[in-house]
Amino acid sequence: MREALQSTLGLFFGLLSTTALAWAQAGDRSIWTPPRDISVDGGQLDDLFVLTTILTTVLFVGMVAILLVASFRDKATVGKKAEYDRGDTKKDAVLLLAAATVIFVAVDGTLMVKSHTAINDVFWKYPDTEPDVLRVEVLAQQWAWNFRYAGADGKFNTPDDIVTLNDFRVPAGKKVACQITSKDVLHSFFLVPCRVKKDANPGQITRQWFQTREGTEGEYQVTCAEICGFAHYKMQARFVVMEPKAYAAWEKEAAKWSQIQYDAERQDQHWGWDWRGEIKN
Ligand SMILES: [Cu+2]
Repeated sequence: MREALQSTLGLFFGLLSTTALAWAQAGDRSIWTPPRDISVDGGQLDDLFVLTTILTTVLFVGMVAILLVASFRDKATVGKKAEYDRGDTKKDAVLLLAAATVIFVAVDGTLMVKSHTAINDVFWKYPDTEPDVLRVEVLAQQWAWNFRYAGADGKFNTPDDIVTLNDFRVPAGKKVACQITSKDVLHSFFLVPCRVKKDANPGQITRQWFQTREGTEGEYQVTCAEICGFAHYKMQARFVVMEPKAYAAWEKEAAKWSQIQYDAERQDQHWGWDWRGEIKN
């Protein structure tokens, strides 16, 4: 009894302090809802979370109700013995199987169909070779993000590339295709406000794409979602969504700076690669 009380109290205070911590860190945003989604398609993912929460809540409430009804209806009272049922008759087995099948098909089936539709119709329809797409190469390293834009010639790993460190800029409303790799260990390119995440693996090029909505200009964050060493928590880059005109101006300026920093001799500067048309992953 005492142990049960102790662990219940422990759990309660644990939950309380975690909630308080989350609240303190959340600033002016709600801790009950995910961070703002600024992408065209990210809502599909949020919808899946909401649907999962609704379906599991309905199931939870239903099961608790059945337990409560059974406990009160069949309990022992004065002059009546508690009813005890082993649940091993053929009828029980059929009922159990039927309920499990209905739940599996209705809940898991719905989620599976919905997620496959989202993946096939949107998230795996990479626009890498479409003409009006901003292409960016991403190089992850312990503990920073390098970004490379093709520059005026449209080709990567050439002297006119725009290269930035921890500064990822995109024009609002435009499709952005990223090809991603890592210099050292496994990292994961996570754009929470666009609901996309892809592993950055050394020796392999992976890809990801997203499109921000118009009017979502602002400063957000790129984070690393793969424990990658002791400064993993610090592996963040600025993710700046800009008004297209402002972006064009930045692009010009950044091109100048990249030009100044360009050094043909420095091998480590030329980490880019030819843009891949077809990647299977
Ligand atoms: Cu990392």
